[in-house]
Amino acid sequence: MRPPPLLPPLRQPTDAEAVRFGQRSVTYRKLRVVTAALACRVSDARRVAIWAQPELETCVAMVVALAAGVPAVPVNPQLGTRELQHLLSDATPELVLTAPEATLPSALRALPRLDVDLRAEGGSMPPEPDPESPALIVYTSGTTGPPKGVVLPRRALAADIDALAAAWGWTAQDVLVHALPLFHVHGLVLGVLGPLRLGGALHHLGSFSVDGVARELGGFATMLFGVPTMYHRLAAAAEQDPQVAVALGRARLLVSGSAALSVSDHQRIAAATGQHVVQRYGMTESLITCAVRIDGPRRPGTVGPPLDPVALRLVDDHGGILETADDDTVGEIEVAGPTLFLGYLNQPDATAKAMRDGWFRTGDLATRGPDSYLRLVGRRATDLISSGGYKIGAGEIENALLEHPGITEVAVTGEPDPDLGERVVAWVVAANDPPPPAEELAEHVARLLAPHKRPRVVHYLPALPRNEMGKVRKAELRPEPDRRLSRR
Ligand code: MCA
Ligand code: AMP
Repeated sequence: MRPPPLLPPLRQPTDAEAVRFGQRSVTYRKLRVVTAALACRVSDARRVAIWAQPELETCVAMVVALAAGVPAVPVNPQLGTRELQHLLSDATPELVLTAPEATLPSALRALPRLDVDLRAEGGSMPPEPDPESPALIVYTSGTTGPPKGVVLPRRALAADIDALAAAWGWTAQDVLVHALPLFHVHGLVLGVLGPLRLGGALHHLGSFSVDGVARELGGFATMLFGVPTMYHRLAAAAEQDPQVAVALGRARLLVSGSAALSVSDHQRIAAATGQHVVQRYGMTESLITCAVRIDGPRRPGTVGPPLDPVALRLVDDHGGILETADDDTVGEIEVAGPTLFLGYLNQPDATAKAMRDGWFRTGDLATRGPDSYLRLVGRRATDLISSGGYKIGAGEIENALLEHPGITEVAVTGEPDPDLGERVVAWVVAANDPPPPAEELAEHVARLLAPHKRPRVVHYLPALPRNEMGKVRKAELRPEPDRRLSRR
């Protein structure tokens, strides 16, 4: 029996619009023609990298790799040299797919390159790959060390999109607008593969702007996906500008995820537009596991009940299962079901550590209400900083800072930021007096890692507070006005 297609609309394509970036777009028929022409040129590769600039060719490249059954590794074009080296040596892609005019960094220029030419023709669609085979390898930050490659099978993508479609009444009639990056699950799986599996359209803004969102929602777009930083900016704009408020009010659904949407921003948007933003919760490893339903109560601060195919439990510190549904008892979320990943690439020990009896341990702490709605209250690991919807591992930045000759000791923490949720803060012990300026340290990190990982605030200390084991007591690293030497 032939496996069911991951992207059914490509099997029987129509002239309906599939993806649009500004003035450029492809229909399903065009997407199929280009995919059929290029799939045979990637099918011999073991894995391919995709230069994930926010543009049409990136979406087409994803579809080509998926059709060929070759696992695709989306590459954030902002990666620093250290991160890019790590990704390439860990994932070992044999080919890079890119828009024709893109200039690639030297590490990627060493690979054979396939330009995604939207005029390509000829060839036929390959047979549908096994649903259990790996589709994507998405890099995600942990608390220590370099990012890990999360291997996602086709079955997980299909199950998750179908579950969200059922939760939100998401159909081929919907036009989704977003401005999310194409190298994370949010923008790529939900934001690109979602519309393409369901036969609807995606209008990608290229980069986020309030005006772009308002223009699209005032036009054909029916749904918006965004991170809380975007909704924070939309809330402020809707309060100031009636046109923005009206456009947001027209949407069928506004969805927020990747970090907690504050109760205040939820309420501000509701007051200005009449729309209550729907939250959903998930992780790269599990995809989206909880969502407020289209017809369910939209209580601020809650992420809804588990999606239909997802099994979810809360466990206490000893692994005991909590049966409580009192909206008060806090437990760690563990999930199981068809939306789970296959494992971390090349890291069987990390994979085993993340699982308990077939359940994935999320590290997220939540309460559960009588209606099964979850309320996220924090994370087990304080070393994961949530900035603008990106997860940033403190250990990664500490390692990068320790490579600076002017630093002998360092600890990295997050502190509240009204726009980003949290911002990166570095606490350093300098090797010399005067210490290296904060700008220099920020630039050093931005060179080795992606620029958004650079510290926004640097505090200089004579020594770090440590326990008897020598471990830094991060809880004691709290800003005092006179200690704050720098902010950027
Ligand atoms: C940009 N900058 C940031 C961030 N974003 N700094 C800290 N944290 C950030 N998140 C810096 C840039 O390096 C740049 O620095 C300056 O801000 C302006 O850049 P620009 O791109 O114009 O920034 P922006 O428009 O203000 O970006 C904010 C943003 C963006 C649009 C909210 O961060 C974003 O797209 N976030 C989405 C993240 C996401 O998709 N997460 C999903 C992963 P300079 O130029 O000065 O060097 S989580 C996931 O997939 C799970 C499954 C889930 O639940 O969804
Ligand atoms: P990532 O590690 O990049 O896959 O991001 C997943 C993490 O984002 C989760 O472990 C949560 O901590 C966080 N997250 C995702 N959605 C939400 C949400 N709606 N509310 C709060 N946190 C969220």
